[in-house]
Amino acid sequence: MDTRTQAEIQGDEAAQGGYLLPGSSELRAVIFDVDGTLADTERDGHRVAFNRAFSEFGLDWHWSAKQYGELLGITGGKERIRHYAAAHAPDWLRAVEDGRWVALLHGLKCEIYASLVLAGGLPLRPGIARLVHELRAAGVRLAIATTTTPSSVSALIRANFGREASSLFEVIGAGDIVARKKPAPDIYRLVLQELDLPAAACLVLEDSPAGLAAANAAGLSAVVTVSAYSAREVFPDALTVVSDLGEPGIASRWLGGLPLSGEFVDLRQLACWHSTTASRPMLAN
Ligand code: XBP
Ligand code: MG
Repeated sequence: MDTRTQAEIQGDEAAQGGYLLPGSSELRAVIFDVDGTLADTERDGHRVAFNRAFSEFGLDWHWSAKQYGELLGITGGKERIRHYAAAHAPDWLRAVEDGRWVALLHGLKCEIYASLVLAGGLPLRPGIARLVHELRAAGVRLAIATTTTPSSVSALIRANFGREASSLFEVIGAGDIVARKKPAPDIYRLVLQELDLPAAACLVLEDSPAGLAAANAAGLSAVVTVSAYSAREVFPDALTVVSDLGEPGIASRWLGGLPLSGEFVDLRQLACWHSTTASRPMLAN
């Protein structure tokens, strides 16, 4: 019989650099998406920053909250601008075809976004800080895989985690570092390579259909916490789908997939979901 206390068991697991639920495969790392997962950044963060940048560039473009939801199907800010301009301002796009203006416009958008974030306007979603600290304490490695520009990711984690931000996430895969953005698997493959771990040792937290498709196509299983823009989507390929991670006293809502056993998502719950993936067929790798 194991006579160790719960704290001792967790301490031993931390020393091994992962979390092993008795009788299951080890959860070595959790890979977080950013927008919609760490924080609900799109409507009141990125969208606002795009609109201000358009205005500063003298463009009469304005993305409403509803229209922005549709534009989120195009991942990546520069790609989104191009996509919109191709349909609504083809003359402008032709005139700036060398791409420099799109990059300048997007660069301004990123500066505005960072200032919004650093002013404290975009807090972490429920349970994120709690889970990040629990994973760290247990020795589970943390990484980020996002479509978003690196400076915007840094601003968001700095604003919300303070000084420890730079040491929390071991690998940050972001933006143009890969040729193809989500739903392509490239960013997840790169993060796995940098972690030097097989997909089976990791779990992803995502919020969007494109993000889930990217993770699955890299051979990773994902838990979906739906965001403001993805609340009406269905995620048949997710391991499980919940409203958010929840907090003690503020229950997470189970929306589909593997059942949620407590009122919030913690390491033990993640490890339990992860333990089922060994027998679960994955999509293409
Ligand atoms: C979401 C995105 C990003 C952001 C805008 O990324 O598609 O493009 O909307 O950021 P994820 P940029 O969910 O993968 O975190 O303007 O920096 O691209
Ligand atoms: Mg996202």
